[in-house]
Amino acid sequence: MGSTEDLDYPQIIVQYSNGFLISKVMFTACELGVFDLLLESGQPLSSDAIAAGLGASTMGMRRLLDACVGLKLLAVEMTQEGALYRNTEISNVYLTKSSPKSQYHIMMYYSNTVYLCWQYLADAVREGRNQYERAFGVSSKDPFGAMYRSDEEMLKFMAGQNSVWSICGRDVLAAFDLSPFRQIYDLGGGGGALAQECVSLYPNSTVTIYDLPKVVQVAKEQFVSPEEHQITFHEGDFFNDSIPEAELYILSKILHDWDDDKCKQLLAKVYKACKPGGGVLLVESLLNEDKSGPVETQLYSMNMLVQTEGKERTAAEYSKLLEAAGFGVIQVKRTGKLYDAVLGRK
Ligand code: ASE
Repeated sequence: MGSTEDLDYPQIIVQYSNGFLISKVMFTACELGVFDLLLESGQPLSSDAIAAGLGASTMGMRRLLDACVGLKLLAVEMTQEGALYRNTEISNVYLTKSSPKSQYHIMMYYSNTVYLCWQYLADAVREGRNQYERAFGVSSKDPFGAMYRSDEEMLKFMAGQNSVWSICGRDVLAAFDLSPFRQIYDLGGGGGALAQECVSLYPNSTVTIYDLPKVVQVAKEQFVSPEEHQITFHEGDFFNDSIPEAELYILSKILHDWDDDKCKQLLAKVYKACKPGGGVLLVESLLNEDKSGPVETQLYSMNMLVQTEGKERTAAEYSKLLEAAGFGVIQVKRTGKLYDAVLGRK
């Protein structure tokens, strides 16, 4: 594509302008249960049948389904009885609630929480802080107090974060051979999906999920079965309470929630608790050193601005934070997916 063509018809401007329309069509089809109904039915369905099955208007549903066809999230075939819709393979795997790789919960979190914060992106950029006060009328001083402002919100966040590990968990945990580490703490481990991936990949390890008491309670009730003997829990606030001794600490999407001072404070505590020869595994989405990309990570960093006190960082920035806390021999592995791994050793 030549630059004159770009100026004659600004393809990327049109595409970017319509980006949020695309997100909302996908989120809405998920929310209404379109993909679940088509999976359950086991055969292509008419728009009227889908509308009736989901208690939606025939006119609105027809338009939603056609937009999903345009986005390749559904396929349509014309028959004598009219148009019949079915899921594409990617929708069956990622957009249905029951699939092991379902991204349904993260999409509901994006659509119903993240989306509302992004309404105030300009304010966030002007003020340099998160927008919980404007978006939800709750104090933005304690970001996790705001994010967990109700049990329902906390559950949606935990379910959403869990769904990411079904597509990226293996890669970040296999980036380094973690088999020498038997005693692992997952600090801020939430719903436990990464801990589950970890014990499945490293059957000789035990993982303790360290999180706030109310998070641990919900993780036990809703996400981690008591039959998972390799997974245990520790209730606490890792900034204010003590961190027990272990061989490896996983901090997965934790440092990106906090400014450099808070990160250094936490890492220094982790270093103190860590056994000699042990380590810390950071799981984060890494920016290029010149911050020129990847674009997903740049966008996530904007999201950290509207939702937290943190930002996405480069490998060198994480290395500096680790070194400041005392960790040495720092290794970085990019996975080529959304999340990468950085290992520091004590
Ligand atoms: C956090 C992770 C997330 C805190 C708030 C968050 C995510 C969304 N909101 O630690 C997942 C990553 N996705 C984005 C858009 O940032």
